[in-house]
Amino acid sequence: MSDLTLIIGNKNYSSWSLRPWFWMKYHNIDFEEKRIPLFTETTNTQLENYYSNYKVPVLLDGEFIVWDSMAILEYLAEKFPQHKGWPENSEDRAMARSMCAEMHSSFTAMRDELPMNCRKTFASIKLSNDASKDIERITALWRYFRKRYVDKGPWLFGHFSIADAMYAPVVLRFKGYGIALNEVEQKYCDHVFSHKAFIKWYESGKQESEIINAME
Ligand SMILES: N[C@@H](CCC(=O)N[C@@H](CS)C(=O)NCC(=O)O)C(=O)O
Repeated sequence: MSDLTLIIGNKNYSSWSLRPWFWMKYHNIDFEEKRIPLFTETTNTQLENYYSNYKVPVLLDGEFIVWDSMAILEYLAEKFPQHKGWPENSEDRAMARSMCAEMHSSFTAMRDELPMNCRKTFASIKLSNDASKDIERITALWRYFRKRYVDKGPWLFGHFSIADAMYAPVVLRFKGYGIALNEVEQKYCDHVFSHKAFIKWYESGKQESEIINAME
């Protein structure tokens, strides 16, 4: 039995939970999954002991607690160096970290206006200028890195890295909200969507029945 437990929120809605989950599943890391539906009467009580300010994801390694998606991914990359969480070359690694930090700290308009929701597809959505700019920035990043590393493999930096895990929920959002993409970004999204672990999360999310009105 593994010492690792990943505490996640609803698969339908919890984009931050998807990130470390996808990375762990991609690498076939053995872990227990504990799902705590968000914004219910018991959510905070269930999250009380994890020191995460009542947020998910949280990783437990035995008694040890790590919270916040980026910190969890960094911890996992150190614990499983064979999986190469970051690119090997220091400049590539710096760029991968830059784009992950940007995902973690930015794109608020896109996140607010396009909340992740596996169950729904939206026919047309009117975006604010800020959300459109966020989407342009994300697609520009993807295009840049895909073109740069096209010969190394199908992921952002060629091989699967933390950057792909960090941007995975954006792929789901772009599909659900029917965001028009150019060929390079569309190919990248299709590749993410073809991975069995990603599909598994998406299908499980669709099966969930809890409704969080603010995210509908
Ligand atoms: N920066 C944090 C964000 C965590 C976060 O906001 N998680 C959401 C779910 S996706 C949550 O727990 N929301 C519940 C709340 O805010 O009470 C991370 O990267 O893990």
